[in-house]
Order: sequence, then C-alpha cells, then structure tokens
Amino acid sequence: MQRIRTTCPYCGVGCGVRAEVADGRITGVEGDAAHPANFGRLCVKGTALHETLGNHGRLTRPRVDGVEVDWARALDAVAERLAATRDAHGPDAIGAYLSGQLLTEDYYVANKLFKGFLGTPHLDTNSRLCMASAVAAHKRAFGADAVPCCYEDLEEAELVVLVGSNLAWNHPVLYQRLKTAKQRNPLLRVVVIDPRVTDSCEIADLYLGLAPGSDGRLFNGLLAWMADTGRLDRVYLERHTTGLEAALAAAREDDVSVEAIAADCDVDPERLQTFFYWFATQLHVVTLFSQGINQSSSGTDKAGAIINCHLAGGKLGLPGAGPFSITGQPNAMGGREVGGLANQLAAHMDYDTPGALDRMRRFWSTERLVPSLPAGPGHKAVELFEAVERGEVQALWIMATNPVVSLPDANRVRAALAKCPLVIVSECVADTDLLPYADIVLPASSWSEKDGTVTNSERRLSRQRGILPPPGEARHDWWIITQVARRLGYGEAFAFEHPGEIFAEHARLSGFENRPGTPGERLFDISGLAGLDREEYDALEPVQWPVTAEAPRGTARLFEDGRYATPDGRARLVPVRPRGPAQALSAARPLRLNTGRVRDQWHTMTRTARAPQLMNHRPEPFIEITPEDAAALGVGDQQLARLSGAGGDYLGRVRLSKAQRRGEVFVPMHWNDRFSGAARMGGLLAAHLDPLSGQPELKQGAVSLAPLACGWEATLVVADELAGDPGWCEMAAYWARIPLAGAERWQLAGGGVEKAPRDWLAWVQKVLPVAPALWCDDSVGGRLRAAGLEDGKLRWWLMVGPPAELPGLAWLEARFAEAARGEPLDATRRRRLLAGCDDGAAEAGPMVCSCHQVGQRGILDAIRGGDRSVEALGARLACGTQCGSCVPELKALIEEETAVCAS
Ligand SMILES: Nc1nc2c(c(=O)[nH]1)N[C@H]1C(S)=C(S)[C@@H](COP(=O)(O)OP(=O)(O)OC[C@H]3O[C@@H](n4cnc5c(=O)[nH]c(N)nc54)[C@H](O)[C@@H]3O)O[C@H]1N2
Ligand SMILES: Nc1nc2c(c(=O)[nH]1)N[C@H]1C(S)=C(S)[C@@H](COP(=O)(O)OP(=O)(O)OC[C@H]3O[C@@H](n4cnc5c(=O)[nH]c(N)nc54)[C@H](O)[C@@H]3O)O[C@H]1N2
Ligand code: SF4
Ligand SMILES: [Mo]
Repeated sequence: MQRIRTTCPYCGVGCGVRAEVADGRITGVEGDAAHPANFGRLCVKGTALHETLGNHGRLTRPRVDGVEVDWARALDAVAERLAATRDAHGPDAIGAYLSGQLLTEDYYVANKLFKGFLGTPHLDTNSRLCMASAVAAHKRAFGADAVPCCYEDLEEAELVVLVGSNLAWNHPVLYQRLKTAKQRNPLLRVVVIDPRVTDSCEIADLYLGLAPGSDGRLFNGLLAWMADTGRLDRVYLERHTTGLEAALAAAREDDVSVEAIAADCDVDPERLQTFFYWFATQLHVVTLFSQGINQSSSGTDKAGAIINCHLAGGKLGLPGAGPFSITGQPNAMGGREVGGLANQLAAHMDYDTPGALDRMRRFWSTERLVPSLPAGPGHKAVELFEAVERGEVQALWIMATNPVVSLPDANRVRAALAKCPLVIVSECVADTDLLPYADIVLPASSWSEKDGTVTNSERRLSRQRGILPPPGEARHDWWIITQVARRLGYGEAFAFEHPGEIFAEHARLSGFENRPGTPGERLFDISGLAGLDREEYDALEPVQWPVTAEAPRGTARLFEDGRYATPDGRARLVPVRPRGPAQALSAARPLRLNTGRVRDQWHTMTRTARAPQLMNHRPEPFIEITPEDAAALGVGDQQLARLSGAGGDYLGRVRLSKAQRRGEVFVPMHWNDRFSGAARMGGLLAAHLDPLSGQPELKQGAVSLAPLACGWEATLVVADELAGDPGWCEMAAYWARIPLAGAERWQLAGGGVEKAPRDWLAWVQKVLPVAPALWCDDSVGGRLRAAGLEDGKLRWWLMVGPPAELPGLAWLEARFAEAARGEPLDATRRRRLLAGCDDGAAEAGPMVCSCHQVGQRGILDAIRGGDRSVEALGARLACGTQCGSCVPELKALIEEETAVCAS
C-alpha cells in the first residue's frame, strides 16, 4: 500500500489529504497531518472521498453530435467549429464559461487560448456566482484582489464575526479550528449574523438574525457608531487610508441611532449595541464573510461596508484581524489569479491596468505568433448567457460547471443553450442536466486523476496529485485545451507537455515586469516558484502567495506595513448607500426565498450523491419554513409543497424549522433534474445583478408556497440493475431519486385520484421486469406493500402510503446489498419484507452522524437513557467523534429532548 499526499477537491478550505492506494485503487483517505490548512482533520465529504470514485457513471468517450468518436475527431471538430464561428462572426461570437473547480493549470491555458489567441473577451467563470462581489470590493478598497488574512487569524482573534457564512456546514474544518480555538481561549467571542439560525450558531456568543439583505445598513451603522463613540483609529486612518469622510457621510444619510438601525435590520437593539461595542473595542477582529454577503444585488457594497469598519478601526494587517472573504470552490482563488473573470486579463492584471494589454501581448508572443488580445472586458456570467440568447455568442465552451442548474433564471439559460449553434461541454460524469445541450461532449479526468495546483481561501497553493489513470478515454482539461489550441495553429504558444510547464509559465507571468514603484507592480507574485523543475513541482509543499525572492517561503498576511496596492499606497474607504433586495415581495409572491447548502452535499450532487451515506442526512429536496407560516399556508411537516417564483416552480418536502424567520423559506441549491422532477432552485430566482460585480442575487428571491395536493404517495426501492429507465416518473407529480448502496430509492407522489392496490400491482408489472412475488394490501386505507423477487433475491420493494409511516429504510438497504452479493433471502426476512421493518435490526431513523452512520433514533434513545452531553453520546454511539460536523445537531437533539422530558 502507498500513501500519496494530495488536496481535497471540495471546498475552499483546501485540506491536505493522504490517499491510500492499493491494487490501483484508492482504498481510503485520511487528513494530512502536515498540511497547514487542516493539520490532519477532514470533514464528512472529505472522509467519503474514496467512496465517490470508481468508473461507473463516468464519461469515458468524446461525442460529436451525439456520436461517439475518437479524440482526434473530437478535437478536430472543436477546432474547426470554433474557427468557423470566428471567421463568420468574429471573435466576439465565441465564449467560454469556466469553473473554480478547474485546476490553475487548466484555467491558465483556457484563459490564454480564449483571451490571448482566439481574441474573445467573453470568458467568465462560475466564480461570478460566488466570489465576484468580494473581488470587486477588494479591488476598490485595497487596489488588488487580495485576501489579507490567513486561517491562523481565526485562532488569534478576540472576536470572530461570521456574516452570511454557515461555516459549520460549508467550511467544516475551518469551523473545527475556530471551535477548538474558542475552547482554548474562552475570551475569544463569536458573533453570527445570518437570517437563519444555522449550525454555526453552536459556538456563537451572540446571534443577529437580521432581515435578509440588510447587512450594508448594519455595517454602515457600525461605522457611524465607531465614529460617534470615539472608536476610530485616527492614526491608522490618517497614515494608511483615504475616504473616511465620504464613507461616514454616506452612512449618516440614514438615521444612525442604534434603535433605527436595529429597526431597519429587524434585530434586537440591545444585541446590536453589544455587537457594536464588541467590534469597536477589540482590535483583533476577523469578519469572515461568504455568500450571504456576496450573492446580493448590492454584494460589493455590503463587502465594502465591512471592509470600511476594519479600516476605520485599524483592524487589518495584523495577527487575528481583518475582513476575510472565504472562498467556496477548491480553486476559486486560483481562477482569480489566472484571470478567469471576464473583466480580468491574467495574473491580476485587468484591461484597465495601465500597460497591461501591451505587457500581456509581449509575454505571450512567440517567435512567430502574436496574440490578438481583446481591447476590453467581456460579458459576465449572466450576461454571457443573455448574449447567447440574443444570438451574439454562437459558440460556447463550458467546463466543470452546470449552469442550467446553478445560474438564476435557469430555464432561460436552458432555452438559450438549446438554440446556441455550438455548445461544447467538458465534464467528468455521464449524466448531468447540462449534457443534453452539448453538441460536443469531452470526457475530462477527475479528482485523483488530475494533476496540478489549487489555491485555497488563505492564498495557499497546494498540489492536487494525479494518482490513478483516468477511466476510458477521459483526458485532463489542460491537455484537451492545448490540443485544440494546437489545431487552431497556436502550437508554439501551447507546447506544454506537463502541467508543471504551465505552472512555470504562470509563475513567470506573475513576476513579469512586476517591480515595486513601476506601473507593472502587482501583489500577486509567485515568481519565486517559476524555476521549479518537474521534481520540485511534484514535491511542492503548500505555500501562500506572494512567493518571491524576498519571501521564498510565502506570505501569511498582507498589508502588514499598511501599504496598499492603490496608486497612492492608501486603502480606500468607500461610501455605501445600502439597498435592499432587488427581487420585490408582492401579494403574489409574499415569501422571501433563501437558498444555500447542506452539510453532506456538494453543488449539483454529481459527486457526493455517489456516496450513499452522504444521501442520508437530507435525502429529498426540501423547503424549510417556520411552523407558524406553514400552519397559515396549510402545509404540515413532511408534506409536499410547491414554491412558485419568477422563473418557475420547485417541489419539495416541507421541513418545519424554527431556524427560519417568519415570512422566509430556505431551499437547498443542490437538487436538479437528475435527482428530482422539479427541484432546481435556479428556476425560482430572477436574475438581478450587482451593478459592480455582476454577481446575481441568489439569496433573496420572492416566492409563494402552496401545498401539493397528493392523491397518493409511494416509496419504491429498486436494485441498481433495474434502475435504468425511470418509467415511473411519468405518472408522478413529484419524484425524488435517492441512491442507496446497491439500490435506488424513489419517492413518488401524484395528484389526482388514488389508485386501488390492484392498479398498483398492474402498474408495477408494466414498469418493472420482475413480477410481484409478495404483497399485502389494505384497500380501505389505500395502502399496499409489495416486493419482487428473482431466484429468491430481492429485486424491488414498493410501499404505497405516506412515507412518514416508514420506520426507515436501512434494513431494506441491507437486504438489497445482500441481493447484490447474490445472497437469497431467508424465510424470516422474506416474511418481514412486508412488515415495513426488520424487527431484528434497530432502526436508525434520519441520519445525524454521517461518518459513523448514527441515526436520530438511537441518539434519542441514548439521551432518554441519560446521555445528556455530546461527549456521553460519543462515548456510547461514536457519533460526533470523527469530523464533528454533527455536533450542533447532537446538541440540538439533547436540548429538545431534555425540554420534552422536563415539560
Ligand atoms: N457542504 C457543502 N459545503 C460547501 C459547498 C457545498 O456545496 N456543500 N460549496 C462551497 C462553495 S462553492 C461555496 S461558495 C461555499 C458557500 O458557503 P456559505 O456562504 O457558508 O454557504 P450558503 O449556504 O450558500 O450561504 C451562507 C449563509 O448566508 C445566509 N444568508 C442569506 N441571506 C443573507 C443575508 O442577507 N445576510 C446575511 N448576513 N446572511 C444571509 C444563509 O442563510 C446561509 O446560512 O460553500 C462551500 N462549501
Ligand atoms: N440559488 C443559488 N444558486 C447558486 C448558489 C446558491 O447559493 N444559491 N451558489 C452559487 C455558487 S457559490 C456556485 S460555486 C455554483 C456552483 O454550481 P456549479 O458549478 O454549476 O455546480 P457543480 O455541481 O459544482 O458543477 C461542476 C460540474 O463540473 C464537473 N466537474 C468536476 N470536476 C471537473 C473537472 O476537473 N473537469 C471538468 N471538465 N468537469 C468537472 C462536475 O461533475 C459537475 O458537473 O452555484 C451557484 N448557484
Ligand atoms: S473542509 Fe472542505 S477541503 Fe476540508 S475536507 Fe471538508 S470539503 Fe474538503
Ligand atoms: Mo461557490
């Protein structure tokens, strides 16, 4: 067995992973104790990485116009059609839409090909939906897109403010680090600012459940409060900043009394005052912000209002202090470094950076080739698809993202792609919502196969190492891009044979004419890594940029000397005039729609749904709503409901939750047409953009909710081999597909009339090849349970009736797993199939701890039995002892159960 060090491909924490390799397979993973992002920790998703691998479901052959072809044909087709589009309609008719899940090397060559040689400015990335507002705010304030902080700052702070970040679920290892720091230092305070009570509140000393979108007002108020109470750092402001007066004046355009701010933000004035006091009186404050700030029609201003407060208090450029925009995707930061956004050129140069176009031209020129760079910025993500819709962009290459799910107004995006003459998609898995729109499909290698670098939230570059060969014909993205470039005649500029060579060029560019005091000066500089040979590149240890001759071991923190990347070296406070959400509520759409992530899923689920244990935490698309709102709207817990929004509908199961504010609902961003009939949140939202960053408002939609009238509900579990063609979706008004180990569970519900049990038996014979072997029905209640067996082995299982009647399905999953191993059912188990539970095995209930697969039922029993602490539960059941992500949920269960016992 071999152990190979690499980096986790999920979130922007960028944890080091040690993969165990045996017999050409990755048999397990563990946290890399030597990696400075995680020091050995991993979260549930990281821990389950090896279970998402395997060649099943992978895309393995290129396809052109629906026909499988070899690579030569596919690459020729891409090159010929791109060239034809350019020749007929000009370079502006070509677009590319990339992703923060590409490696830096992939990203670099894509940017170089499209902007540098095809000469189109229209290359943007899904980071537009994620980081664009933070990027714009950084540039405005610091003169460069630079995150000042590092992870240690969270540990060295006296106050950590989490704004619009559910760190516990979305950056779990960083959350664990913060939690440990708080245990070690009881003086470290944590404030959570989020309209939802998230699991991150577990460690909060103060929670502000503000009205959605009111963050700008809150931080503007804080700035005025600091000024009014004499808490500005006059010396810092004087020496290192400009713009205080204008920023203050803008803040004071609103009533800045604590009461007025509290009323506008809909928070308790005393709590607000406490927050103001804590922030203003501590020097070592980190404000960590994420999508609750960025994904807003005023995201740049909200981030700006936060940065203003840090500058005004001198809380920046020192240990334990600073505004900390946390990145989402594993290489969101790397994409920003290579110029992946449509307003950037490359290596932290923009079109409006003096001399940048000329510099790029000189850098990319070869003996015979001169790049043809566009003159100015291109379309940002949402606008790019609008240009496709208008027919201006006629050829679009999409890599490593799923825009028909993740963009707002997603149905419009679908329509635009459907009529686009050329859509090229590079993708790893065979079945995504996007692939049906592709004229040319290119199979890409995936994590564990890909080789290159990523940069995490604290500017730390790490190696993702190629461990296994890609399956079938799948190839690395950088290889695909360079092959196309060569066919277009740019071979000399794309002569790369190894990602290390691409990295070297990228590193060289970062240092090219990058000298202090000259117009070429840029903060992003990794020229210290430009000379790495293949071996050194392969052995590269995690390092934070800038990495230069002066700082060969990297740089933990930026702006320590108070010098910023602006022309006058001073940071800029900016006037912020707070704006509320652009999507207005109305009588027709009275509910505020919040969207976001769940603990165990990653985005459109193409990878996490491959690990059955990650499906158990939240198996179906859901709608979280307060019990009061639900009652008023006539829906109950676990019932199905329909949300209607600007661009379409969403069907999901209602979860009553006190975490919501009244009048607000939360839905997960993950579900799509592969997993449910109508649960794409992208269809619910209208596309309202931040005017500066172009980032869409994904957190503040407007929707209405109505119960879904169901004549019937059914649960069907089928063995994997039978799961091919879902004929059963057609008759269902609602369906959700839930991968299990060796089987698939389908939740189905229909409008209209109830079917009689015998109709169900007839139906099942029609859609499944294996006839019912056992059934029992209760015609009065319309209930039915039936099972299909083949050679004594379980093939399918059906229950008609509300799923709430199910005691859980873990026992059934076990029966299917046995069948998959070829084991027939014994007589007792066969009899019990229809009982709906296996009395032998204790039923787990909803999954709480994914690492150790501990369900709610066992946990509640243990609490009732006297285990009233997380530690006691861990000692008995092992829950919460591995990655710790479920600890907040364990605490909530203890609290609820203790309250029940007491009452
Ligand atoms: N498990 C998991 N982890 C992930 C991902 C994943 O898919 N799954 N994706 C990764 C990616 S790409 C990203 S970008 C990050 C995102 O990480 P986060 O930003 O933490 O994730 P979200 O759940 O999108 O949103 C964060 C919070 O913003 C709150 N919010 C909504 N509106 C407002 C508002 O007006 N003001 C404030 N202050 N808060 C508001 C929401 O209630 C939510 O709790 O997660 C990364 N990590
Ligand atoms: N309403 C709402 N919408 C949102 C958000 C939200 O909070 N609310 N969040 C937004 C944010 S922050 C983000 S980051 C986006 C994410 O949304 P997307 O980027 O659309 O989601 P993913 O599922 O990560 O898509 C990545 C795709 O690339 C494939 N892939 C993975 N690795 C590779 C690779 O190396 N090469 C290639 N060629 N393909 C690969 C995967 O199989 C998958 O199909 O969603 C955005 N949309
Ligand atoms: S915290 Fe993020 S990077 Fe670390 S293991 Fe979890 S998903 Fe991977
Ligand atoms: Mo993201």
